[in-house]
Amino acid sequence: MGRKMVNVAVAGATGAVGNQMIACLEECDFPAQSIKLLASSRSVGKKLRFKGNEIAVEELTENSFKEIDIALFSAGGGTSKTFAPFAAKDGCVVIDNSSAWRMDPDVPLVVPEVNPHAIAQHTNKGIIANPNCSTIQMVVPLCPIHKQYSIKRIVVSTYQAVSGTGKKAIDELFDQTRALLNFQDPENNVYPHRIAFNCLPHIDVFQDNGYTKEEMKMVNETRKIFEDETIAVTATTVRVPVFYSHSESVNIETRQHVTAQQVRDLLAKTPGVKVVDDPAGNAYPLAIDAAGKDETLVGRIRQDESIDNGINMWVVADNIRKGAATNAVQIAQLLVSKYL
Ligand code: NAP
Ligand code: 12T
Repeated sequence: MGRKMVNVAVAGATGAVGNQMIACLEECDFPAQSIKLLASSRSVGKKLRFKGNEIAVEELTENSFKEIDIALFSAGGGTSKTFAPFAAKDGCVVIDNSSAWRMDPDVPLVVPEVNPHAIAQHTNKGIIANPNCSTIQMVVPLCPIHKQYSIKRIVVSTYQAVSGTGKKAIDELFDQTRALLNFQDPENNVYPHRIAFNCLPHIDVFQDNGYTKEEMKMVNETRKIFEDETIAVTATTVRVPVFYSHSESVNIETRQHVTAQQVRDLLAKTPGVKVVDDPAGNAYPLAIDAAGKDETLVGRIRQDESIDNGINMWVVADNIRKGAATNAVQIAQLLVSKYL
């Protein structure tokens, strides 16, 4: 008997995330019978490679999803809000990377290492949401700690790469850096301030409570994924002049006592995590080492000596791979093997 094969579409195929989705589908030898590449009308005529073949990009429309089994969306929240329901109506399951559907109670929000069982709820609306990049890499190492020692509170600060904003922002950091090193005036188009040689404590839009939307995604998505409304989370999200990989300083308080060594031992056997923690050898997770990989790197694991049951750690992952494309393709693999 052959493998079950499916027809796949990638909406937003020409973007930073879409490109990696195509790469991930290829690398994991995804059982794709066909692949359809969708983007805006601006990209019609462009060709992208998949498994050695050139595939022409088509315009995303209401009728793009006839005969498609799985659609991976990464074309912005507005596009997902409009087009995901058309895909679902045609019997396609959407795995959406935008923030449009994440907090909808009928839409499962899935990190395969944490709550793969939630994929079963794809039947509610035909949509599965991929969490925010910063949330994904935080819950992967915190899940086994929460299961064993019960996390009461999380305090997280992020150091986020510009690639999270998309292709325009990658170009902006490059162009501004080059301009400044050539004693020229840099141009700002993407962020409200210069990002080269700077840090911006501002990701996504400000909310009425003074937090940014990115910060509140980390609070609300973490609770939904852990299926635990009692977990307290507070976040500060910062854009830094790094191209790929988000870094996070994560502080947790647990209900049960836990030592740094117990956390190190637990994370050493956690799928999807790689412990890089040898201060004597200057080994700790680095953005440039995580880039292009699928693991979440964890290091600087140490006791928070200011409280009874606290741990500090430094968590780094490629925001476009595990933070977006890899996580979505892992969901798609489980969907095909267990649910379709
Ligand atoms: P990007 O590099 O700017 O690419 C945007 C993509 O969307 C392009 O393929 C673009 O097509 C397409 N698109 C834009 N408007 C469209 C429309 N009206 N109809 C059809 N296609 C349209 O951005 P990106 O970084 O890849 O991000 C894309 C999405 O992924 C965003 O929704 C973002 O929220 C999400 N994202 C999620 C995470 C996460 O945390 N999981 C991380 C990063 C991004 P053209 O080339 O034709 O313009
Ligand atoms: N504004 O998918 O700018 O919720 O890094 C992900 C990344 C939104 C999202 C970013 C963003 C999302 C960013």
